[in-house]
Amino acid sequence: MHPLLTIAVRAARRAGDVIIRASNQRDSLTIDTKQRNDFVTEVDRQAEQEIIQIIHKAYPDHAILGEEGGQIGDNEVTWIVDPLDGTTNFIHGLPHYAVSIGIEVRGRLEHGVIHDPVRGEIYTASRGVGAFLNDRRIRVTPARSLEGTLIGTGLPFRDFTHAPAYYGMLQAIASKAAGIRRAGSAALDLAYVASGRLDGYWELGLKPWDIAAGVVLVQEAGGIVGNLSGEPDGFMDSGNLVCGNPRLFAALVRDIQPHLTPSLMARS
Ligand code: 2AM
Ligand code: CA
Repeated sequence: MHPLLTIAVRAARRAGDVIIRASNQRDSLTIDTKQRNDFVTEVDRQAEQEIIQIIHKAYPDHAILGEEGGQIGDNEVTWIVDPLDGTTNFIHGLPHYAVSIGIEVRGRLEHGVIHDPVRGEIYTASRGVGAFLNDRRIRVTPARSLEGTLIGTGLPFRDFTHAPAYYGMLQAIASKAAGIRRAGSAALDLAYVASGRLDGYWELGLKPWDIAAGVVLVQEAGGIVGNLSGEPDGFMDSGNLVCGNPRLFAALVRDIQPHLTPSLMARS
């Protein structure tokens, strides 16, 4: 395993321990609201602190972009950290959340770890090496069209500007797929596409820490990640992302495109 990935796994496990311990004492949680429907707990902050400590012990100079702490430092290596993806689920005692750590080297995403501490699952990927779930190789599904597929997504919850466009996409895709799942953790949605539990996934308005690790996982599992117009870039800035195996990716984009508004196209 690449040395950077080894540290990322260690950090993700440690954060997972913090989260599981706290999940047994949810009644005493302090919950703050960052924006409407966007919550943070002391667990998010503690887990992020654990991760930062482990990274900086091994690599004192590396930069970190954390959901809770923002950007720390400036370096050709940036660790992109979501200490708890799925905080809304966590707060409700719904056991579906994860730790996500992506590593960008000279502007390119190179490594990713997603850790589901409830199921004891660790997803890892390094560019050119492949994607793994608990050390077993994973791959995207071979679905050739939307028929019979299970597709992950996220409904708008904070910013409803693009909600009408989004619901147009949802209607088009839901009318063809076998099922749609909105599970509440973008990181796990991406890990599930990489491991074949979902055939594809799309969502609007994501943040870099939601997707950095998952992008490497899906790509290394043989999938394509792109923006709403089907281009292979732009999604880290816009937060609007589509993924699946190459054929399914194209099928999703075909059903998404008719619903793109000029402002979504400008920031696709
Ligand atoms: P978070 O828990 O790290 O904030 C995509 O749906 C992403 O949006 C999730 O991975 C989740 O990441 C974030 N999110 C924040 N608030 C949410 C909410 N109320 N419902 C669903 N997702 C939410
Ligand atoms: Ca989070």
